[in-house]
Amino acid sequence: MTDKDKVQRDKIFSKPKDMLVDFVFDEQVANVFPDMIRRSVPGYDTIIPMLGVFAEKYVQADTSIYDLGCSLGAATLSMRRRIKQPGCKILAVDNAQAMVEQCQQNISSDDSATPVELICDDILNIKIVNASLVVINFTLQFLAPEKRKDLLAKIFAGLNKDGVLVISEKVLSDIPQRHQFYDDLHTEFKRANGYSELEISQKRSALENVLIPETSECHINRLTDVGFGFVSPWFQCFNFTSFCAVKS
Ligand code: GEK
Repeated sequence: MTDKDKVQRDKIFSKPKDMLVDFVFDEQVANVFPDMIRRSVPGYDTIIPMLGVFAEKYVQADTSIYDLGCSLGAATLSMRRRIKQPGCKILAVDNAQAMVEQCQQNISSDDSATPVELICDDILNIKIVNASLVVINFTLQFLAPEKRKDLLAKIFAGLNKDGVLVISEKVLSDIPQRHQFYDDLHTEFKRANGYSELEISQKRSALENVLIPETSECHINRLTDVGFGFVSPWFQCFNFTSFCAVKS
């Protein structure tokens, strides 16, 4: 293993910052991303391999699979390694150049058969065509809320019959006691993973205007509204939930 292959520890918010600016997915974040997301998002390490299981079960021959907000390609690679159907292609999309550059290296060093097209663009600009599986793993939450429904409607239109959408998100609860309960457990999770109080509070402030969570009810109602016949949460860990929706 070379130094470059070693996962770098996330220390981005470990020193007091004079001025806290909104969180951006730049090179500094890309360099520590695998460590950052595992130590910050409860359940991430379960969801990623399960996306491979979704792919094995639901990818149809001669179709496209989309990973929207692919970061360094963890979901793409998990799906790619389990796709057994012929004639498929994965389209992995992210609008952060630094993420896409490192994602390209990760994809190039994996020799699974299904081709991957990596696209540096806003997921709002991407055409969804002939899709059997679309994954948005912790990315919808970064879009302006008023743009989310149009994106989901576009995905619904681009999915084939029996096609599946998986969306993972940080979620809110509109019951204050439940919201506090899960939020406290999430903070404890970050402490248990070695983040200091300073890191936790500075990261929280940096994400405040950038990551805008919604309730599970909001997600389920919107997925139903755009046309999905079957909508269900399939995984939850504290205030992080993953939903699946099937086009019947
Ligand atoms: C994983 N799915 O490892 N268009 C394209 N990309 C975007 C947009 C947008 N409008 N907004 C944000 N992103 C990954 C983890 S991370 C989640 C996803 C997190 C990208 C952004 O550049 C970043 O790479 C990703 O969405 C969110 O399974 O950091 O909490």
